[in-house]
Amino acid sequence: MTATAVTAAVGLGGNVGDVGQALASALAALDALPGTRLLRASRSYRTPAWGLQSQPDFINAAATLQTTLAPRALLDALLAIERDHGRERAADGSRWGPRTLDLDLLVHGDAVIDAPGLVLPHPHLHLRAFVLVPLAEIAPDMEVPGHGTVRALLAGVDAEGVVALEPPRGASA
Ligand code: PH2
Ligand code: MG
Ligand code: MG
Repeated sequence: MTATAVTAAVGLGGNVGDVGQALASALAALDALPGTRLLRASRSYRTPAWGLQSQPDFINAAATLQTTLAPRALLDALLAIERDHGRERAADGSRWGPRTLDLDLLVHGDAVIDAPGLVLPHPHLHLRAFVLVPLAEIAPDMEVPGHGTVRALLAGVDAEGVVALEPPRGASA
């Protein structure tokens, strides 16, 4: 039996240590997952911390994958990549604090799931400029199930302070 491939979107971020290196290494690890190929990766963006604001700015990016992994299998693979990059989750379960590498499963084809630890599409995706700006760079026409296209969602958030760290691809020096 051949599993059907879907397009999935992943948000990448971090604000501790050499985040540029962690994101590059995480993209390679995503491309190396079984049944999975990296389609596109966005540039990196500097973004103001959202949620818990008294922490360093984040660097965020987004990637699209073609994968035959089911949502839970892909999520588990993302958590394993985070652990390989030194991500330690707070023992008290607190969220939104500083981290070396955070990988969030944003969209998995047309999946709509509300299970423990796995909510698809990602519940805050449509509100967060630090997710939507990088994702709109690589997949503006992607449908976020129940919410519309990435491009339309981006028009509804305040993207001020989200700054690309590299010039657009194809821009002359
Ligand atoms: N991630 C968080 C909490 N706050 N803020 C920005 N700018 N970028 C993030 O990736 C981020 C955040 C928890 O995962
Ligand atoms: Mg996150
Ligand atoms: Mg996360």
